[in-house]
Amino acid sequence: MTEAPSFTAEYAAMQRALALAATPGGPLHPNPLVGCVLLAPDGTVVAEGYHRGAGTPHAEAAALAAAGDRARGATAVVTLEPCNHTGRTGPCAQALVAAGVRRVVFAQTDPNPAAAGGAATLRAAGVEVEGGLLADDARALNRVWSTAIELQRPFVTWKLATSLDGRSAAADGTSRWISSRAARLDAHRLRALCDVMLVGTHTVAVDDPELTVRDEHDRPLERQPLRVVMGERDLPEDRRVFNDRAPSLQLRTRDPGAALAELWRHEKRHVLLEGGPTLAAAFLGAGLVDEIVAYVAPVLLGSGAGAVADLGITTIADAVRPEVTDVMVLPGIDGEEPNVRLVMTPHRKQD
Ligand code: AOF
Ligand code: ZN
Repeated sequence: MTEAPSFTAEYAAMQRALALAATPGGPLHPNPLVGCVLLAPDGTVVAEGYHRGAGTPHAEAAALAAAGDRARGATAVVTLEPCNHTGRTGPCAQALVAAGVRRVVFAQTDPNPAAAGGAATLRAAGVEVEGGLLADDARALNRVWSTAIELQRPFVTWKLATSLDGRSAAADGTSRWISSRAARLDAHRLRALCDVMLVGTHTVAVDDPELTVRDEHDRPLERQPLRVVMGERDLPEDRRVFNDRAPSLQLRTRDPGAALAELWRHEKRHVLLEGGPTLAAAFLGAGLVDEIVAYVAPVLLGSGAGAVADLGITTIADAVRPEVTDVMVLPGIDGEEPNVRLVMTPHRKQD
């Protein structure tokens, strides 16, 4: 009798575990997306599970609960190294041992120092462990979470919407609507993926944005990111960002590193930097932007504020040249002109 499933069965199970992990349809901040499949020695599926959000069972625990006694002698195929800690739940490594699982195949090594070490715990208990199967796919699934955990600060996406000449507002300060409706809808999709929307006090004082995530009918979604205003000056309480449609807070600092450290303490993993130009320059200058999403509209203004304030660049050789990872044309809705969306990583190119 074979004791472990074939490589083909484990590979297919990992693909299934990745699909299960993605079931929630979006990130589960502050937790990662994780899936687990339990296989019998002959390669048939015994049970499956996936994580549904902070405080709910981890993927392994969900699969073990579904398997009951049938977990004995099984192989657990899981997208993330089983955790070794007692956080809100867990620890999964011990739960797998207690259930009699004899082999564990995982994809991504857990980058979370608080939870890592599951593989060693399992091996010490006599469980066969293999890591790295489809690890790149697993990491890609939790790209933002993984980067944030590794950096021990939230991942920062800077979103900007500009005219053809790189301006975010006209000379009198008006900015509605430079981007097309299609671009604004796409930006709301982006907002829904993050767990913080960050703006400066100046933006709140002048533009008074509400900063909620809304659907195509302009209705607020159920899950709203935290709205954060950063800066030292006092703001009137009647600003829309402080209304009761979503949580909000003011961070009384101008230092991007200090703001991110505070948001990290609040377990925030993904910050969407929404403006304005001074805040964008401060984050770029501090090297604290991980991704740029730019919406460019075929609109000419000729004057008005640019998307980013002075970066101290005076000669072309010093220009910031982000690497473009994606370009998309957003066709116009109801006769509007198309807009372009660029996704970029702000590394300085050496050549
Ligand atoms: C998850 N889901 O399926 C697995 C996780 O404090 P907790 O209990 O929410 O644990 C969170 C950590 O546990 C997480 O950062 C990751 O390192 C590890 N594994 N987490 O949310 C899961 N397997
Ligand atoms: Zn766990």
